[in-house]
Amino acid sequence: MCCMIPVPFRYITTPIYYVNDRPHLGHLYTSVAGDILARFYKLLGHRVKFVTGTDEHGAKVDQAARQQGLLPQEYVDVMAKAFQDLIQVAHVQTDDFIRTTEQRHHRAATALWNRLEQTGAIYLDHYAGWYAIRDEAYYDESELADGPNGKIAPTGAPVEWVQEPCYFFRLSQFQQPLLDYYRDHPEAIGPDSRYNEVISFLNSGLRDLAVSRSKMTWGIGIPGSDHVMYVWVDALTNYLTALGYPDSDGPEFQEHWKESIHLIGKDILRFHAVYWPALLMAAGLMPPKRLFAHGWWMSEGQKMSKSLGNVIDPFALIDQYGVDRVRYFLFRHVRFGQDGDFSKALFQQRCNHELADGLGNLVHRVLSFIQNRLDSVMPVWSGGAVADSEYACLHRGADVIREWASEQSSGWIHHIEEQNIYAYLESVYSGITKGNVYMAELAPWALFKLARSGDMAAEQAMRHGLCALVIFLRDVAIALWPVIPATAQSIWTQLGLPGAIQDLTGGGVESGHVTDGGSERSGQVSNIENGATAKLDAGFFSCLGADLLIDCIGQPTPLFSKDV
Ligand code: ME8
Repeated sequence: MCCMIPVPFRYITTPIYYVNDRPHLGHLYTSVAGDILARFYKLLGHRVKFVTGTDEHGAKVDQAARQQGLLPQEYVDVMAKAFQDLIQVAHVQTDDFIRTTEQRHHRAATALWNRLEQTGAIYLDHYAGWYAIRDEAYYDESELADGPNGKIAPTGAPVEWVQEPCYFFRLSQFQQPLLDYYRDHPEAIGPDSRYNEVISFLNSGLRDLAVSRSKMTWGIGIPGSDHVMYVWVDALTNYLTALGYPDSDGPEFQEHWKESIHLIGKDILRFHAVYWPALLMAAGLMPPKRLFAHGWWMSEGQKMSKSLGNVIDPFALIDQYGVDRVRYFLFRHVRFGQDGDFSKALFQQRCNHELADGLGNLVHRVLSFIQNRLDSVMPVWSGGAVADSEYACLHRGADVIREWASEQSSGWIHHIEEQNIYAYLESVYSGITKGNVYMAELAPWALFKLARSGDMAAEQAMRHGLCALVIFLRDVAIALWPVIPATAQSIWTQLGLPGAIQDLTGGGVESGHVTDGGSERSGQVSNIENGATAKLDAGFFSCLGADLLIDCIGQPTPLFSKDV
């Protein structure tokens, strides 16, 4: 029976990245995080919109263009391409890529501005104070320290004195509304430490925010003036642009926006947790549902910086080690939300241990045994019910392995709902360890010899055990797909399963059964109408691919070599 639960919508975003330089490891990190969440929800059949893009206006980009002797537009066209290339090579599947120089974005940002003016949230005045181009941020005198060449912001960025006519946004009026909002929605900011940081910032009081630059031209022009929009107001609006703002009456906009999650680095928390919801409230829109600020990657114990020459180039890393090692390490090594240190030694150690020895070995041992000893034929047992035998323990082990994924699935959803990719991977990896332990206990090579000398119980135990392992590997492939999609697909193909795991997204599978040694398990695999909960309650992971019967396994191929 299928119950009609509406399909959940999901709107996942990353920051849009400045194009003043080439992308680095940090940009890759947030984009892959978004991709993992998006792929997971797509597997559940949710209507996902996952968006990333580039932040192309502002003084910082303008300066970078001039340094190259290019017009800003020429420069950003070249640089945006590098960010688009990175998501390609990193297997990040986005549903949209926003560039702030696009016409649709101009339209959205202008519409938001007009709305803010109409509601009286913006007024013209004069700004005199400090500005850091590197951060594209205004600073109070009290926040500055003395640097070697003058005053510096808390981020270490040099600041310059700016004095110009300027539009202001009445941010000060939003202190209490924001405190009230966050009191009622403690889930709106994660992890908890970031929530606390925002509350204490709000408690310290808010001043009105300068939201235009009159001495700059590289930006979105403000209607009826010669100012351009402050680049952060321009950039934050991208989250609305991607949903078609100002056409925000339709269900597409409303449903996605209600389920919005912004993934960001902790460096830009204030812009997203204070300025952005205040701007939205002033425009009569809901704040985003959730903001998750992850930690900061260092390189070999040091801050990544051009001058130290230790900036990690994601293209080179992927080129050298392969995309899945990189994707895996970034989310397995560090709890998402905490800071991390990228060390090549630790990278190699973890990938060799967990991907080559753990996962790769298990897949290879199971499949090459079936290829060599069973002529690649799926090991089913057609001799009737499982007998009570000296192998009862192996049969019980087979049940555990076969059911592993459906046992874990509600925990996995919970982890992903909390953006706890680390716990998700930890659970999947502990399953792989269990699979390896079970393969060693099963020792099919010994059972095979006994079977050849006529021991039917041994043959039954071997076939049941291997069959459970094949089903287990299928579910491991599905569970790993959001994180290491190419490897997951390779396992899928080696198992002899048709098509692509990708085809399972969007709720395409109607219903299924798996023939498993004579006992047939029916899976209520719901279509998109039924939503994730129904699917998962029915044991989603173990029956998602269940109508895809394996007759013969494919060609076993080693997944990861250790000589990286
Ligand atoms: O701030 N570790 O763009 P940006 C982890 N355009 N993540 C890192 C990182 C590191 N070392 N370095 C960068 C901007 N990131 C604005 C955003 S959004 C409306 C406008 C990631 O190019 C992380 O997600 O400086 C961080 O928040 C983002 O890149 C900053 O990118």
